[in-house]
Amino acid sequence: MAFKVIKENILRANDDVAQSIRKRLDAQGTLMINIISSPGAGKTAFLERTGPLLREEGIAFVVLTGDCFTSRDAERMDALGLPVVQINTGNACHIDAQLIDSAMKGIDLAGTDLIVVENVGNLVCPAEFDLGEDMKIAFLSTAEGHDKPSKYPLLIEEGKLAIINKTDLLPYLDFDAQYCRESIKKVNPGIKILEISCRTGDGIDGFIDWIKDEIKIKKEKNA
Ligand SMILES: Nc1nc2c(ncn2[C@@H]2O[C@H](COP(=O)(O)OP(=O)(O)OP(=O)(O)O)[C@@H](O)[C@H]2O)c(=O)[nH]1
Ligand SMILES: [Mg+2]
Repeated sequence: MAFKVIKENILRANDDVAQSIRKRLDAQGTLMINIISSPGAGKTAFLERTGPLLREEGIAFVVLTGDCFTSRDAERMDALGLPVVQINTGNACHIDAQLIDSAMKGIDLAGTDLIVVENVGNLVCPAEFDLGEDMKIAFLSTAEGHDKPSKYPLLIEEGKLAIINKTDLLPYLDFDAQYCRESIKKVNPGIKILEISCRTGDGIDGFIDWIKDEIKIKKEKNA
């Protein structure tokens, strides 16, 4: 019982900060997406692929990248000249709204179209935390196996977009893409699914088109 109360308090404190973040984002029409996956599914590789394309499109964006201890992902962004803030969570397996709030302090929201959060690699805890984002993205990869959507349904339930990465590996795996797609839709019939390869670039254009639309919708809604 005591543990239940503690968890509720933590989530309530988180949600208060998340609401304040959401208000600030809405006031400026800035879109925030929260990318969640297991470790190594390819979130940073995805940002390395898409970041330069977003820049070419004239989209002003910042990456907030979460990791327990290292700055390796931020270094990878920085090597491409992409604006990034590293969030270290210590032993925590997720980013919470307070960490996002601190990371946002140096960001000029009026001049920012998009904030991309790369969450800590974990399919469970990050899905529970509202960061004030507009949407969560469930980022899967073929190498993990096709049963992950049914085994970790909360992330799929919470997600607006599901990305299946590493399609270039399909010839070498027993990954059943149809089963995976059907499992995703069973949990969340309204979710959009994109299949991509960060290695070959397949499907990446589909994401760029989708995010451009989402940025436009957010701006129009808050104009
Ligand atoms: N074959 C193949 N490998 C990929 C693809 N995308 C990423 N990888 C590889 O997968 C490994 C993990 O990629 P990362 O981008 O570091 O994954 P991540 O999700 O950011 O990992 P964490 O931040 O540690 O959770 C790297 O060796 C990448 O080169 C892909 O589309 N195809
Ligand atoms: Mg990463």
